[in-house]
Amino acid sequence: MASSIQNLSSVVSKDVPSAKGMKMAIIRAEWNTKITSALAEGCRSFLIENGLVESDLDMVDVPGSFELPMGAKIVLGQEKYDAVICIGCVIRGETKHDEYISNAVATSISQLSILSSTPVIFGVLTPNNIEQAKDRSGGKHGNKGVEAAATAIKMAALKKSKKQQKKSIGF
Ligand code: DLZ
Repeated sequence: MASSIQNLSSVVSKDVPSAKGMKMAIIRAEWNTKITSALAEGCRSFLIENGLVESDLDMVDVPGSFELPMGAKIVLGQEKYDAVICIGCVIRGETKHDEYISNAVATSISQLSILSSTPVIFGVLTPNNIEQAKDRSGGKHGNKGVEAAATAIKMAALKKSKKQQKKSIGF
């Protein structure tokens, strides 16, 4: 369904497993800071509402979205997180700058996630303008930070469940 006619943030808490006992980090880009702060807050609130203990959540700021993968790599090096959530907002400009940033970030986050075997979530808006960004960070299209949080919990729970299955087989 086209995103223009669907509220993308109709995430229902009861459909998401509990985040109790998980450890997570939110990496937030400072560029377009009003938008990224709203996304990060939506993300944080959803994690806490779903059982994550506040002290098990770390918030890390990086200058811009381009730095999100490096920020994620640094925290992944601590080897203590069940998921890392990258929050940014790259707004289309007059040149192709935004495309280079968005493509690099999307590719790097995907690679980081696979190589580290830890879910690294792409919570980056790529709107055409600031209005579209506002619509998706607590406006008429909900808050994409909430979706990023729900995705992080689901993927972390999936990883935990497969680890437990492997252990119970006994070899
Ligand atoms: C340079 C730049 C531009 C033009 N636009 C954005 C943007 O819309 N969103 C964002 O998160 N960051 C932007 N940046 C900064 C880059 O992400 C990066 O911080 C710098 O290029 C330094 O590496």
